[in-house]
Amino acid sequence: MINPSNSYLYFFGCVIPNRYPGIEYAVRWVTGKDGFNLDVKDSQEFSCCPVPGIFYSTDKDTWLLLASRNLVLAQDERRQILTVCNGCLASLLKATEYLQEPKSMGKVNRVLAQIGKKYTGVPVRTEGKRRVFEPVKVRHYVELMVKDFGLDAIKEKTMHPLKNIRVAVHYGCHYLRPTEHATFEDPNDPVMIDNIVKACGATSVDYEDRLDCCGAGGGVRSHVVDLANALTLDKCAKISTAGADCIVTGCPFCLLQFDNAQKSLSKDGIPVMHVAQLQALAMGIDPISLGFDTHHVSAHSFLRKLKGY
Ligand code: 9S8
Ligand code: 9S8
Ligand code: COM
Repeated sequence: MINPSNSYLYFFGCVIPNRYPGIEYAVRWVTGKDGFNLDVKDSQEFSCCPVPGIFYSTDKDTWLLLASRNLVLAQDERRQILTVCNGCLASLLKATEYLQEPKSMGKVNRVLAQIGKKYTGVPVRTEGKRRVFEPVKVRHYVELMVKDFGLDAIKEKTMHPLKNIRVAVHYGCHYLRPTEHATFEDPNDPVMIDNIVKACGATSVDYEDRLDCCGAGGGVRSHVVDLANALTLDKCAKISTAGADCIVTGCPFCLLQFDNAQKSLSKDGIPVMHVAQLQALAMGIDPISLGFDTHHVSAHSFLRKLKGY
């Protein structure tokens, strides 16, 4: 049997495969043979997590059902889910908490039975005749990198320290507080992405209101796009004051928002990338593989500075 503690299923969500294939490439490369060599597989059956800002806020039953179906796929493979997006992390993690309630689990399983599926959690041991189950583990890429591999390992794989690069880290709300019960670092003073940035040889710059929302989450972008963009541009102005060469985040939805909102103003702006893309650069990947040409804000200024050291 595969040990559930160290094998994973990629969960890329919707934004990465559809909008930013370079992030997917970076994640596969960093976690693959040239990088950390994780025991990780794909599932062709995953659907949208579903996105918390729309589903969780409007129709909890449908939200829980769709999330549970995704969780069952990982449960049946005895694998942890490796998310690369804050929203996917929050949705799936929150669903495992709801499913701890026998009533919710029963309700979900009555519907899942129609497609031959059942959520139980992962069997971990037996007590007498009783099997003991644990919730499916849902991980965020950043948390997995820092906790399972560690900053020394990230440093060791840094072939091209990003010496002259100044990074503004954006954490994003669902990273800081994925559920009411779970956090993996201090939501008021997070450090994990900053530490990855430093392990890659770059400088993480401080800026005003760094823990604020990107502006898009919770359905704001879908409903009041002007408000979402105004919040984003306010954050970008503060980042610009700090003299950052790029914005780095662990959330493709935040990335999409920074990328789109800046484009709405002009074609210049601060380049935005996923932390896996930054790591891949430090590990020596050819930047051409990272799909920066699919980002709206050009990464040229950043790449020029990178080459210049
Ligand atoms: S899936 Fe569908 S829309 Fe999205 S990218 Fe992250 S959240 Fe989950
Ligand atoms: S999208 Fe990603 S995680 Fe969130 S809700 Fe506020 S911030 Fe941006
Ligand atoms: C943000 C997702 S990552 S949502 O808009 O809050 O659902």
